[in-house]
Amino acid sequence: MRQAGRSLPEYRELRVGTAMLEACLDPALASEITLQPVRRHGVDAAIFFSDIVVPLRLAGVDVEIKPGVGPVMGAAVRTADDVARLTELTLTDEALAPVAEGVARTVAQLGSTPLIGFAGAPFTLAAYLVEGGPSRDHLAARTLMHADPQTWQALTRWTAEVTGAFLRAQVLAGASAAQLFDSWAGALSLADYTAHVAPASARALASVADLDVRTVHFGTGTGELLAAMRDVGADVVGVDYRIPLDDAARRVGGGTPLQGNIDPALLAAPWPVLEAHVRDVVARGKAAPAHVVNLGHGVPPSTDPAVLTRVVELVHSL
Ligand code: 1CP
Repeated sequence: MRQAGRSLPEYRELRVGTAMLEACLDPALASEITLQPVRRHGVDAAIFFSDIVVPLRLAGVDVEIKPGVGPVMGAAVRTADDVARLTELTLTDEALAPVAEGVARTVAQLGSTPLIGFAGAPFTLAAYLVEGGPSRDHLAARTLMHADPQTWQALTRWTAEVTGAFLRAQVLAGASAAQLFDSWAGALSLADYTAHVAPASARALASVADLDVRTVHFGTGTGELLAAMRDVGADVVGVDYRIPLDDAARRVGGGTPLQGNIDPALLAAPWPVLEAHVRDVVARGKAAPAHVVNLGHGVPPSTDPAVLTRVVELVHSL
């Protein structure tokens, strides 16, 4: 999950003096950071150290990740003219070379541990572009999809294309799974999701459909959208901490493997409370044909790394 490494002192030490996106684009550094949580916790897979806005930066968008804030654009993309200028930018294989090199180096060092590649879904990226940065309710993006559906479609076609290229580059370089993060899709009604977002997400996932890779589709607050997110074409549906996995399995129809959903808030609770919760998550996951155990959203930076190691040991023992 996002920011898994932030709780590790060895991560914070490596990042001193290097801005987030520069760290993502340094293949040796990105690879080393990816390996840190695997070494420390003995997890069954690594997630590539990068960010969902990396393909925007590589396509030429003025974007930075501000400490304590998140992705911030030099200028918000609001009008049809703004979108027309944006969609002239293209993301080349050459520009993606540092990503491919970072993945290849990581896979070479991981041995038999698989690497999960990832990308932001077209809506979540469009939401950052239209808002100009993080937002609580994604009002500007949701207005645009109704006020000017054609411009919205052009925007999400473009975000689908660049994010699809980013995902494909990681798989071609050796990632064995590909996760699409639609972190803010939970801000949408089912009707808006289906009409204005799902087609672009399907295009992004289609960018790896011809490759030998399993795909995972995750969002937060998506209880009402789980079946629609499955229909977009992913092999596995990621579930946040708000819905028990047996309930999620019913909502997606039971035939779909699930990923999820330990509540990050409980990582700071007393061990017996956390242990009971982890056991409950694993038990409910049996309602799905297969279950990838992870957190229901990002690791809080203040998490004691020893607790994460203990959770991994507990899950392995189950
Ligand atoms: O844990 C890891 O290092 C895995 C790599 C990873 C992933 C999978 C990072 C590194 N970012 C992401 C995905 C990501 N980035 C998502 C999707 C998953 C999710 O919902 O958490 C999103 C929405 C972002 C955007 C982003 N990047 C935010 C959120 C801001 C907001 O709008 O609330 C933030 C804070 C970042 C910065 C970031 N990305 C990654 C790290 C380690 C950090 C922290 C920066 C730092 O340590 O300096």
